[in-house]
Amino acid sequence: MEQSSTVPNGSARESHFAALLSAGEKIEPRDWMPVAYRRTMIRQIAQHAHSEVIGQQPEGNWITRAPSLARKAILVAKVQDEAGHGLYLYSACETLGISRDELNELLHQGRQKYSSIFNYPTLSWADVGAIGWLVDGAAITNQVTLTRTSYGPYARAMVRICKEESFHQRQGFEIMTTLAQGSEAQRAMAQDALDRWWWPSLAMLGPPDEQSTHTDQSLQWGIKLETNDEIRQRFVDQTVPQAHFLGLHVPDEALAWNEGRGHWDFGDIDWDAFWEVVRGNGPCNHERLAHKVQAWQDGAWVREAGLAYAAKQAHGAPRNSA
Ligand code: BYC
Repeated sequence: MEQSSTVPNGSARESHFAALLSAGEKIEPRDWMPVAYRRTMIRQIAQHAHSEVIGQQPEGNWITRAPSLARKAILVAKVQDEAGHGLYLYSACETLGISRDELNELLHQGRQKYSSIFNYPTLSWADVGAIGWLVDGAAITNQVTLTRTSYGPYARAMVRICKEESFHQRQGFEIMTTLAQGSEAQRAMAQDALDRWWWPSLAMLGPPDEQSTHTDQSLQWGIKLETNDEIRQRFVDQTVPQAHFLGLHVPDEALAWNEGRGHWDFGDIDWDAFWEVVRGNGPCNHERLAHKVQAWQDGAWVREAGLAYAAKQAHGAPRNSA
């Protein structure tokens, strides 16, 4: 078939894609993109969306037990925000030509991942503080760079998500501050939560650069703007002074300020433990995925009702008719 004069041929499309990237412009759903770029974007955005949705479970676990009505209301709002983040991200992912049903199916079959961090249990109220402070803190450190990622719908979703995540980080730090300034038992709870969440929070930023399979290509495509290790160092540098402000001990005997580098040196992360969790063998992997699948099955009637309502509206029923 003859090529239309307005549709560039193969190499022209590749040059156009490369030109957009080198001009710092966004790749939009209408633009041609290499198959592997599309595949990488679907993988990363889907993994991110699944993390937001599954990430509701460890904190949702504390909604009924939050220590005051105000704390309950704040936690409900936070958990609801995470569902919203999942929604923006699934929508961004759908612009790449995959449906939300397919994405859920891939997650439920274990063919797509979600973040390692949500496979740890929340044993005390202080864990809700530690998640906000450390997990949301690590997530924002990464996601602020992703507001400049090369795929337009993902970058725009990140702007709003980062604004909400910074509230989350502050609510977590406020819980930790209250506990750290409280009774001896409360300080011990805060310290115990920091002890358990510190290392998994460092690891959630991805494997070390030499073990990272996607970083080099993702940097070339402007999907990533920094490596996993660079982001991890920034997170440590931001967070250690916060722990000191709280009067808590960071559970790392190798932690030391390095005047020459202008950064905190920190100890070795147990990457074998991280890969075990990624492979599905963490403390809560089974429970988290089983709960997600159950919620999807239980919600089938809501999706069916939504579709039936939409079909009825499409056939001209008045908006307020049930
Ligand atoms: N967990 O080549 P690499 C939140 C996998 S939710 C599991 O470095 P990449 C929140 C990786 O997928 C925040 N797997 O990968 C929600 C790859 O395996 P595959 C979640 C991991 O993509 C509720 C392999 O390891 N944030 O904030 O270049 C409540 C090699 O890795 C993990 C995002 O998802 C992990 N932690 O870089 C509270 C941010 N790390 O796929 C809070 C978006 C790596 O080849 N994602 N793997 O089988 C990213 O920025 C990047 O995907 C990563 C990894 C930096 C995470």
